[in-house]
This record gives sequence, structure tokens and C-alpha cells, in this order.
Amino acid sequence: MTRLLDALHEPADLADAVRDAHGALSRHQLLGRAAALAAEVAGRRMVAVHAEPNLATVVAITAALLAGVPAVPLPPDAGELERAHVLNDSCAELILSDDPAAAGASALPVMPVSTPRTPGDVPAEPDPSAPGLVLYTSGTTGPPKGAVLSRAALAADLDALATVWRWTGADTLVHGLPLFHVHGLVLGVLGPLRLGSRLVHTGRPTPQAYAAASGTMYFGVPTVWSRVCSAPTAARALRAARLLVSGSAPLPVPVFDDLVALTGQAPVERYGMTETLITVSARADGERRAGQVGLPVPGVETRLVDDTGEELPTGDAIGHLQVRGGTLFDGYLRAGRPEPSPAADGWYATGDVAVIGTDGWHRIVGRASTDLIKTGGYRVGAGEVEDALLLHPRVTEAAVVGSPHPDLGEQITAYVVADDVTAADLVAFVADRLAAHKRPRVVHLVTALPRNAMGKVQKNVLR
Ligand code: MLC
Ligand code: AMP
Repeated sequence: MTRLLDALHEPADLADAVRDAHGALSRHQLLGRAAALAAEVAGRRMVAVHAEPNLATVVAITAALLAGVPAVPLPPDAGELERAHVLNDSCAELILSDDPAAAGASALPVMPVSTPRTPGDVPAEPDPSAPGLVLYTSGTTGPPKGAVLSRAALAADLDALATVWRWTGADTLVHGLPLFHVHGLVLGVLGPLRLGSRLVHTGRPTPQAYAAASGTMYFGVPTVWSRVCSAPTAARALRAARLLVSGSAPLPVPVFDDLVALTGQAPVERYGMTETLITVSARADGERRAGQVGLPVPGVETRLVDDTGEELPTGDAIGHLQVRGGTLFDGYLRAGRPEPSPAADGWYATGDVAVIGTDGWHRIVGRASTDLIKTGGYRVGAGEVEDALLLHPRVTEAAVVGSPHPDLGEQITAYVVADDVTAADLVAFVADRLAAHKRPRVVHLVTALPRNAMGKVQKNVLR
């Protein structure tokens, strides 16, 4: 197998290999800085990276991967509760960050990323089966779980995407997505470092920043594309791009149509999740269909099963989507080690409900559980937000649902039984404990929650 960040090791330098809103690093500068930091990180069991959307995060993640030390990116705005959970659960030994306050209330040491260091040798490549990243992601209940992604899975997915998107060293990838999830980090940073394209990170994914960046490929979640379409001048500036890629949540058909009208090209939609990486996509040189996410990428198989686990035929049947292939995670982290993946026979149940046409095209119909909310492309577990609300001394009951939102897809909506507290107090209370995007947008203060005869909250009534 080649090295995970293969293109980073190419002898030819590449000016502006990685650019953020404040500056740029050439390929050799990035490799030099990351190798020097890797020498100090080597031998640790796990390092956390305070994942602000900037060059320091790219250097820190690269250093950990060069050192063969699994990296766990921390949302930079994670509240205390979430930060403490991720740091404890992952058994991270230190935090890589230029911000000395990045440890928050934890006692972990913070190692600066951007201080000058003597250049170090590039360490030998670890075994492909070794863990590369641990990405924390929400389940329906409880705090987020750390999905362990092997170096081999990361490499397999990026190579599959290189094939289906014709992604090469001639590309300049532009995005402004967060660097602690699959979309912005795995595809958006490791992709360019493996495949050799330039990366422009715009800091935030605004239409104006995208228009100014002159890329050949652009990544965005549907909220980003919807905002691009609301800024027609910016949208028209993307006409010269080779590929506009949407994912992480369903792209509404009107946004697909507006992109066609404004940019002269249909977006490529692709589907994936933290635990499986990107498994289904439209092709750069093939058809693109509004409301459909395409065909399995090379090396991935998909199937639908019914409620009893029986495989369904392709065609009109709606079923539970399962995926199998080399891009799957190793399992969730427990006590510092991955638990075996919950995949049976290699098939992983995505929790998404889908239709697979006789021509192999996939349409995602929705999620089986209402307790996973997708807001602005972020996956948020209702249970985690409910648990945070219940920590408030004046809250006696809380139920959280995703309600439709024109810009974010879904918005976090909380129904709360509480005395003598305002909705704004509760929003601020959650924001202190969890990442900002997990705050409820709407809080309904109610006298009771609707419950069924078993006492279970009837979320379908709330929705
Ligand atoms: C937000 N705000 C609130 C609030 N929630 N204010 C009060 N109460 C609340 N409840 C504030 C924000 O802090 C911000 O303030 C302002 O309102 C606008 O917030 P917003 O509408 O959420 O927009 P924005 O911050 O611009 O974020 C939109 C976004 C973001 C699209 C840029 O959601 C995003 O980056 N999404 C990407 C998620 C992602 O990468 N997912 C990939 C997962 S991996 P201020 O002051 O800051 O402006 C995956 C696999 C795969 O899914 O398939 O890819
Ligand atoms: P995450 O773990 O944050 O990566 O979220 C994964 C979930 O995002 C999937 O299980 C889907 O529900 C959703 N998702 C990702 N891409 C798409 C897409 N193109 N269309 C519809 N849903 C998507």
C-alpha cells in the first residue's frame, strides 16, 4: 500500500498546497512542520487536536498521522461537558493547539503546533490496519461515541472518490467546512494530501468566499449550497469549476435546480456517514439526478433489508440500507480500544431508509430513528441535548426533535417542562455544555409532554 498522505511525500514541491484565510503552506513546508511535530508526538497512544478551521489544524492532524498516533479532533466550540467526555473517553494524552486554553477544565497538556522546530525525519509508515482518526459522533441516546477509522479505510475511501470524481493533482479543492468531521477533515484535508490537489480552506463556507477562491472542485453541505443560490452573483462565479459536490444531508431538489440554472452544472451528490465514510456517489463523468445520491463507489456494496433483516429486491421497495466494504470503521472506542464493529457478515446497518432502483441508483428516503437530527449537515443526537437540558436544576422533563427548517434542513426544537426559566436561559445553558450547533433553536415551554400508555414520550406528536 502507498503511504496514507501519499502526495505529501512527492519530491516536487507545490506552492500554496494548503491555504487558509490567513496564509499558505507549500507541500514541503507542511511536510517539514508536520514531521518535526510528529517527532514530539510519536509514541503517544492518542492525541487530541483542537480543530479550528485553519492551517495549524492541518499541520497537527498531518503530524499525528505521520507519527502513527491516532488523532481525535475536538470541535473548537465544544462546551465543557462535551470536551471532557471526548478527552476522557478517547484517553487522549495531550492536545495539539496554538491556544493554551484549549484544554479547558481538563488537566491535559497542550502542545503548541506553530512554534518553530528543528526539522525531523519523516517516520516510517505504520501498518494500514492501525487507527488513523477517532471521530466523535452522536447516537440516538447518551454522549457521542468515538468511531475508529483505520488508515486503510481512509485510504480506500479517498481512492474510491478519486476514481468517481476524477480527482487529481490538477485540482484545487475549495471548502470552508469544519475540520472535525468526515466531510471537512477526511475528504476536505486528507483528500488533497493523498491525491495531490491544492486545498483552499475559506474559514467559513460563505458564498462570497467560495466565489473568490477560483477552485476546480467545491465541497458543501446542502445549507451551504442553498446559501450560494441565494447569492446569484457568487453562484455564477462557480461556473468555471469542474465539480460541485454536495453531501452530509439531503440536497433539496429546488437547490439542485437552482445550482443548475446559476452555475450551468448539476451538483454531484454523494452519501456517507462517519462510520462508513462515503459509500455512494454520482460520477464526475456520468449522470446526476436531483433527489438521488448515485451508485456505490468502487469497493463498496449496498443492499436493502426489511424489518426482519430479509434482503429486498431492487426496484420500488423501501428498506433499511446496509453497506459493506473496505471503508467501514473498526468500531466505537471503549476504554481506549475499538470495540468490534457492529457489522454482521461485514454488512453495516446505516440507520438510513432508502430505495435502490433497478439501475442501481440510490435514493435516501430518511432515517429510521427520529432521534438523530441533521441540522446544517451536523448530526445531533436528541438524547445528548435532552441530557444537557435535564442538568438544569429547574428542568423536570425535556424532549428534543428535529423540525423542518428551510436553511438548515432540520432545526433542533426542544419541548421542556420547567419552572421559572426562559427559553433563552436554556439555550445558553446547553451552549455552555455542548458545541454551538447542538443548541436548540426553538424552545417550547410546556406543562407536560405527550406520553403513550407505556410512559414513553410520543415524539411523532411533537414533530
Ligand atoms: C446558531 N446560532 C444560534 C443558535 N444556533 N443563536 C442562537 N440560538 C441558537 N440556537 C447562531 C450561530 O452561532 C451563528 O452566529 C448564527 O446563529 C448563524 O448560525 P447558523 O445558521 O447555524 O449558520 P452558520 O453558523 O453559518 O452555520 C451553517 C453552516 C454550518 C452550514 C456553515 O452548519 C456548518 O458548517 N455545517 C457543516 C457541518 C458538517 O460539516 N457536517 C459534516 C458531517 S460528516 P455567528 O455569530 O457565529 O454568526 C458527514 C458525512 C458526510 O455527514 O456524508 O459528509
Ligand atoms: P454523519 O455521521 O454526521 O456523517 O451523518 C451521516 C448521516 O448523514 C447519514 O446516515 C445520512 O442520514 C445523512 N447523509 C449524508 N449524506 C447524505 C445525502 N447525500 N443525502 C441524504 N442524507 C445524507
